[in-house]
Amino acid sequence: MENTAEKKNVVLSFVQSSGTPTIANYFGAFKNWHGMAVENDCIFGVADLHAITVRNTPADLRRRSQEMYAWLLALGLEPEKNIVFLQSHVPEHSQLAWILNCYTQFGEASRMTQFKDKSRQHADNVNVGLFTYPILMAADILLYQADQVPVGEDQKQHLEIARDIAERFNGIYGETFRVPAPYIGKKGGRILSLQEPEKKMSKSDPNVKAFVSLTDADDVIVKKIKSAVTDSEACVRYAETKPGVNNLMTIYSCCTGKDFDAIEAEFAGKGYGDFKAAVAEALVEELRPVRSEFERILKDKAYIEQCARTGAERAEAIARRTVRKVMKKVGFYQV
Ligand code: AQP
Repeated sequence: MENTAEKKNVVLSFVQSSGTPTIANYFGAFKNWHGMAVENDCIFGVADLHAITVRNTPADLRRRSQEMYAWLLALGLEPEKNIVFLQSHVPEHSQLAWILNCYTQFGEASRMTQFKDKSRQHADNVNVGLFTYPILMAADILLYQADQVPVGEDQKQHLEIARDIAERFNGIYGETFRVPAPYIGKKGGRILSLQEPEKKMSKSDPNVKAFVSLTDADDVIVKKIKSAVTDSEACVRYAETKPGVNNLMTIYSCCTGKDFDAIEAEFAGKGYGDFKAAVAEALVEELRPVRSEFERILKDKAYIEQCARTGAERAEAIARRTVRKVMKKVGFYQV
């Protein structure tokens, strides 16, 4: 992080290496991270430890984690200025998570709605890691004494539990952790599934037509947008009853900067065919430069490794201080 006289807020953002990032990750998070890094000291991480709550092929996990890290570099997150690293490279995440487990009540962890949802989705593998996921996330945040964490709707409950754990620990042992607040950044929009627009777009959706991944070729993007579920009204307008059209309008707005009124005016009297063609074209134009930067960086394995190593060293220097402080407060015999 930049060493300036003026103290900036520490803002922490993670992305799971649970698949190839989608346009939902891009518009909901990535696209805003660049601007966020101008005003704050930012720590960006690939949450590969979180990715193993579901079963992975080892080679796939390795490739996805490396690629997700390359995406962060491709976004222009400046690894010399910000800390950009992989979670599993800093063992303190697991170490602090264990300690925080012992300061989290079973009842409060049981109330997490994501656990309930994911247990239903992965009924054949309801592992304890899925249950303690929010405690690892609390460790991710508290290790770096983050002031703020950007969170979408679905992660609000996890930030609250991280705050509760921090306050509880501070209450017992005195000021140890900074209590993080949500970061309210530029609105990125909640992007929904192209096939079931009542649920969010997810990179791990088994239906590949439900999302546009950042590596999709131009013709694939066009096909996926053209087959997006809409409705039978054939009128481009934003309405609660039209989640599919709203979603495409959001995507178009994210690409062009146009608001919904302007989009409705632009497509007045036109059908969904014209509208979808325009959305697809705007999306193709938006993604092309970032995809080509990603492809360029991915070829340079030495650069990726060097950035990942430096990022981990810088992250660990902060994380180690926090863990030592915590262990001392708890009463571990340190030599
Ligand atoms: N649908 C979405 N709309 C807007 N933003 C989204 N994000 C994820 N989905 C949407 C934002 O992307 C960032 C990284 O997310 P993540 O990978 O850490 O976790 P996630 O929310 O679980 O993302 P996915 O794509 O749904 O992953 P899987 O399928 O593995 O569960 C976060 O800032 C998130 O808000």
